[in-house]
Amino acid sequence: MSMVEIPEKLINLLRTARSVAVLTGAGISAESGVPTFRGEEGLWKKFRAEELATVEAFMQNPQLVWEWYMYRREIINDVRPNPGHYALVDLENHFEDFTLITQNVDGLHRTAGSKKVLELHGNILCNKCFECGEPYEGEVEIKEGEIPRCDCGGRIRPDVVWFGELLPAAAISGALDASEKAELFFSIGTSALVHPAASMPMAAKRNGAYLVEINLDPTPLSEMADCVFHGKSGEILPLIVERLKE
Ligand code: BJW
Ligand code: ZN
Repeated sequence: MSMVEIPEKLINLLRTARSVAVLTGAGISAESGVPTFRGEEGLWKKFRAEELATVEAFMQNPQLVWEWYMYRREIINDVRPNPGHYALVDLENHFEDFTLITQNVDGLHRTAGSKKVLELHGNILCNKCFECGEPYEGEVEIKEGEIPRCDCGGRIRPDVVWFGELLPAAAISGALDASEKAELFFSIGTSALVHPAASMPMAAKRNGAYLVEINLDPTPLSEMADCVFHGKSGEILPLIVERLKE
C-alpha cells in the first residue's frame, strides 16, 4: 500500500494536537505473528477461549487453562514488534501528551520502546495468586497437573484480566482520563467488542476528539469514527508518521 488518503483535518491535527490517545488490540500484533482472538485466524476458533478466559474455567480445570497460556507464552517469547508498534513510539515522541492504552497482554509496545503504556488486561508473562492477588515471581512449571501455590495456599495464575473481572484500577482510570482529554484518538486493531476497553474511543468522541480507526474490517466503532483506514496497522501507521515528519 503506497497511497493512503489522509484527510486534511487529520493532517492539521497531527501538526497541532497536544493531547493524543491510542487504544490498541490484538490486530496490532498480528503482523508480528501473534494470533488475534476473533476472526478467521482467531485463537478462539481452535480454543474455546470464552470458556478458558474466565474464573470459572480456572476453578474447574486450572491445568487446561494453564496449558492454553503456556502455549501462548511460547508464541510470544519468539516474536518481535512490527512497524506498527515502532510507529507508535515515534508518535509518543512527537506529541506533548501521549497515552497508549492497550488491551494486549504481549508486552510488545514496551519492547518496541513505548513508555507511557496502560495495560488494561494485564501481562501474560506475569503471574499472581488466584486467592490473594500477590504477584508471584517464581518459575511456573505445571508438572503432573500440580499448579504452584502462593504462601497463602492459593493457586498461581497468569496476571491477566478474565471476563467478569475488574480491570486494574490505575490503568482504567488513567485510560479514561487520557481518552476524555484527547483531541485526537486512534483505535487500532481491535474488534471493539470487549468493554470497558471499547468504551474509551466512545468517551473520547463524546468529549470532542477526532476519532481515527485503523482495522482490516469494519467494527461497531466505524460508524462513529471521523476517519477509517481499512488495512494493516503495520502499513498505515508508518505512512501517518511519515506525514508528520514532512
Ligand atoms: C487488524 C490486523 C492488522 C487483524 N491491522 N487490524 C458493557 C457492555 C456489554 C458487556 C460488558 C460491558 N461491560 C462489561 C461487560 C462484560 C465483558 C464484555 O465486554 N463482554 C462483551 C464481550 C460483551 N467485559 C468484562 O467482563 C471485563 N470486565 C469488566 O467489565 O468488569 C466489570 C464487570 C463485570 C461483569 C459485568 C459488568 C461489569 C473484562 C474483560 C476482559 C477481557 N479479557 C480478554 C482476555 C485477556 C487475557 C488473555 O489474553 O487471555 O482480553 S478477552 C480478549 O478480548 C482479550 C482482548 O484484549 C480482548 C479484546 O480483543 P481485541 O484485542 O479487540 O482482539 P480481536 O481478536 O477481537 O480483534 C482483532 C481486530 O484486529 C479485528 O477487528 C481484526 O479485523 C483486526 N486486525 N489484523 C489492523 N494487521
Ligand atoms: Zn496468595
